[in-house]
Amino acid sequence: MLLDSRGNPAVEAEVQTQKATASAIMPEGASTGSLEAMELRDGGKAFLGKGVKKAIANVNETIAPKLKGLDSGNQKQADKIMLDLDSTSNKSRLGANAILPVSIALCKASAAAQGIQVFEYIGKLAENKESILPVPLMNVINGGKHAGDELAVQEFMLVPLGAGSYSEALQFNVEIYQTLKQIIKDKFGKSAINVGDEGGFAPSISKTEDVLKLMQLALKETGYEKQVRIALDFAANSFHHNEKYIFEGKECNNMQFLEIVEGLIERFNLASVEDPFAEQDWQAFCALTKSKGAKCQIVGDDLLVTSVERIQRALKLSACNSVIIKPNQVGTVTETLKAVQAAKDAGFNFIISHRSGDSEDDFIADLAVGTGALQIKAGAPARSERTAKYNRLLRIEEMLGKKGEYAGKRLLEKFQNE
Ligand code: 2PG
Ligand code: MG
Repeated sequence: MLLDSRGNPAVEAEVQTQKATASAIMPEGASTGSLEAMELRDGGKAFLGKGVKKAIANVNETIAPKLKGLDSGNQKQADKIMLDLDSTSNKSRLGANAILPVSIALCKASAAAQGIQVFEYIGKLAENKESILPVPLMNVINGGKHAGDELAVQEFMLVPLGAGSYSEALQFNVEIYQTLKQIIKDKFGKSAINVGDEGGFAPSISKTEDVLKLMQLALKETGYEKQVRIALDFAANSFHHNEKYIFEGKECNNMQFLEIVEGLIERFNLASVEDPFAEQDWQAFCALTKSKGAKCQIVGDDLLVTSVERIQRALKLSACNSVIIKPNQVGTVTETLKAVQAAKDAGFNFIISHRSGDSEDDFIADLAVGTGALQIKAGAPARSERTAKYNRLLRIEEMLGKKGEYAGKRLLEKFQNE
């Protein structure tokens, strides 16, 4: 057991092969979709019920004996064995927090045993021959369930489409983040620069528009207005109750809330809106994709929960055009790669994502490059569990050298073609 970035227990699994050993740490969300794979928590008094002794026992007593002696290079077979052992539709028997860390540790150990990088190994599994460095969607203001402020919208992100390289994109974002910090401090005092779960500031502002204006100011001051756009993750499940959206003191139905979202996309030229509606509100998702899908990413996170079936349903209904990929929503590397393939088949943009409760584990950086993702979401450029992913990408960029292509241009082209 280890601790995650919110001070909760997290399972770390270690896999040993003849040639290599590797480990992986399970992340945990706060704004979770109801259809995500289940994690097992002990309940009771210890850690206020959040202990992971049961999940760890499942790794050691149920999973390990069955994987012992297996060919480490066979990710699919190992994941299948764990799925069969669990035999539930949502991994509630063994727990996704028992299965996923083993699956990821195996993936890392197999790469090491072959003497290659994890992203190269994933590239083989995903049959991806390209070397693309993703656009870092950095979350610079935290609201919703991730912060103690009044903001309904959970994440306010920077999208550095116009940077020339990944490292330049990172630099743009960092400069904007630090400039925004100063702007917020000057306007609201130093308590306003406290940060939320993902390292973004959590000022006591209640209106989405006011934050977006501050971000625009920071873009202007840094001179990156043309190169960097803004994205939001509404995580709308958290303010949707009894068929109503409760947003900034007003109660509205889904079509009224649709107008608010459309207005924000227009006024702030948003590049991407994630979960603008609750996970069951397919109607509103479809309406927004129809009205704004050509100029803005409409992203399903809680809506799609990294599920092949739901991605295919979204395609059929034209309910969105992009999807968040989170390994722990589904529970194994193999299923994660299947969801990526489903997204590619659907022509959806896919964004590899961390969780709000995360750790020093940097696997998602390799997952992004390995799968050829054009975007990654890993929080602010602050707090080590966030920078671990961004720093790993810097190292990968250095390793790839000239071969590595920054995804900004491709993503920009996609926007123009839609
Ligand atoms: C999200 C995530 C990650 P959480 O909603 O996209 O930013 O948050 O891990 O709390 O679900
Ligand atoms: Mg989300």
